[in-house]
Amino acid sequence: RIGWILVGLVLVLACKRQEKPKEEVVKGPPNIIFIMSDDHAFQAISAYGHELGKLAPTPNIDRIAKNGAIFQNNFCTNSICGPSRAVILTGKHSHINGFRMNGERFDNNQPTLPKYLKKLGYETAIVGKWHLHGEPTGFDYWDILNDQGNYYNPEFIQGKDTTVVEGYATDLITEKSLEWLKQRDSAQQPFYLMVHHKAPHRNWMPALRHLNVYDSITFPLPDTYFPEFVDQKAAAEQQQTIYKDMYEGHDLKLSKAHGSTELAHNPWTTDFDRMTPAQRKAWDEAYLPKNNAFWEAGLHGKELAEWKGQRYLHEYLATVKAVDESVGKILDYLEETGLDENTLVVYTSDQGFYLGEHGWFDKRFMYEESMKMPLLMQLPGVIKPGTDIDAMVQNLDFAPTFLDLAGGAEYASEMQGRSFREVLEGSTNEFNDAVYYHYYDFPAFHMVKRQYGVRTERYKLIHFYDDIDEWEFYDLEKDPKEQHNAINDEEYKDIVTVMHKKLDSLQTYYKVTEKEFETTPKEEVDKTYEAFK
Ligand code: SGN
Ligand code: CA
Repeated sequence: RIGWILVGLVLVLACKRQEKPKEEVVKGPPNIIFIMSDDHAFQAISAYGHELGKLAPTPNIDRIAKNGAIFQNNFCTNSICGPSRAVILTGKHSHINGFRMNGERFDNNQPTLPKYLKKLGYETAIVGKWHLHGEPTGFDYWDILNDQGNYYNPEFIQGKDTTVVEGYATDLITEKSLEWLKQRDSAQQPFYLMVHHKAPHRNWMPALRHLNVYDSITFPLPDTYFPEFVDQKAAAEQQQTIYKDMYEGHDLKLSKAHGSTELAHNPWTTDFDRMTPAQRKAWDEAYLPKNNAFWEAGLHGKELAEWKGQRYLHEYLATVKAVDESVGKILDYLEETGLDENTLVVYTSDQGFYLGEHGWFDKRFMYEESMKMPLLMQLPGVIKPGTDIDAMVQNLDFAPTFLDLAGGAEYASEMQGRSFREVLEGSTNEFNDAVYYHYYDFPAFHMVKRQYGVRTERYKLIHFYDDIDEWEFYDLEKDPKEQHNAINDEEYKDIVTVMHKKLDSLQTYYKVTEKEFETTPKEEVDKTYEAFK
């Protein structure tokens, strides 16, 4: 009898488990969740195998790689925020979509990915950073951060209302995204949701629960942390060197003096002033002992420069931790509801970032760490778990690929990118043999010069122009850290000629006109250098 009772109990429990409300899986076009963080370097994602990622792991982002694919060679066309977002929305290079630099205004009337997806019957939404100025179009629902957004108690804009919401940006964006997902009916329409984080963008303020998370770890600084910049004029003249250009208070969270909780140089007080007294108290309690230890150490010169790099990595990686938790919450929700079975989940960042390579933070350069964007995707039935992709793809190709998977490949005909669906499905590893890059935002913050170039699997050719006229060439196989400009090396003479031809043909193919090579009057360049000193 007891045996039968037990069997009965097991059956009842099993039925209960099955009763859990799984959403009906919509056969047909997949849902798409596009998760994009801001300035997240591939080096800081453990699935990429870099030392930093291993010490500060991202188990949830890595889940996407396990369930699906990781891209080793995904590149942006123009490594800066607004422009990358405009490329993703339009599938067109910056000079065609019109948004070449951060300060410009996005033409909201042009066709975009969400507008096409709506035509295909999708419900579309965006939550988080927008940064294209003006209101988003093509979205049934939007709730965006005001401009760059703030880590603590940020302002969100919804329709005509701007509201300060108490909390931590990464958590708020996650909650708002989940709320939107929960209130909709997936049996009716597929969805396209863009979840756009502020983190880990400057000024790298971790969540209160993560203020001490990596305190016991010493992170490795790259061996290029103190570079010489031989024949690298543009690199020598930038203003994004950790130990020269970071602000002690705003960026490094350092105090004015031993025993003080007042911040050292902090030109934009709004990031800290907006914290509630309770948040600020928790913050100060976490930083006081660390900052006191700094003052007690009395560091100078190289040691001080290394301390700054170390503090930077701690802050940066701690903000990544909350992003990883956010990805975990979204994946959990999809799995609990069964939506994961027909949802393409994408994780990427608007561009790459320097974590001390060349001595730098920020991005903009065509050198690997900023040009390379992390990219991970899962879609059961289409992408085989554990797929490792070497093919060179770009943010330019995202929209055509999503449209292809959504059954609307024809809408991508006007776009400059191409669908890499076959690469995802594993039927080929051939895609682009060369990719084009063009950065324009000069003279501007960080003083990274205008540049364009071409990258193939092995080589890179860059032209820095505007107030200089310098060519650089790298053999990425022999010089992956791009330390030796080999433009005049005899052994590469022929390959440099081939690269010039590739560059010319890409510029013709993408319809780059003379207008794109305009230069800035010298006085304006000089004035900007002075202003940012
Ligand atoms: C801010 C940052 C810069 C950064 C730009 C662009 N300074 O101005 O360091 O390069 O954004 O970043 S901050 O201390 O004020 O945050 S982007 O990702 O939006 O292009
Ligand atoms: Ca960015």
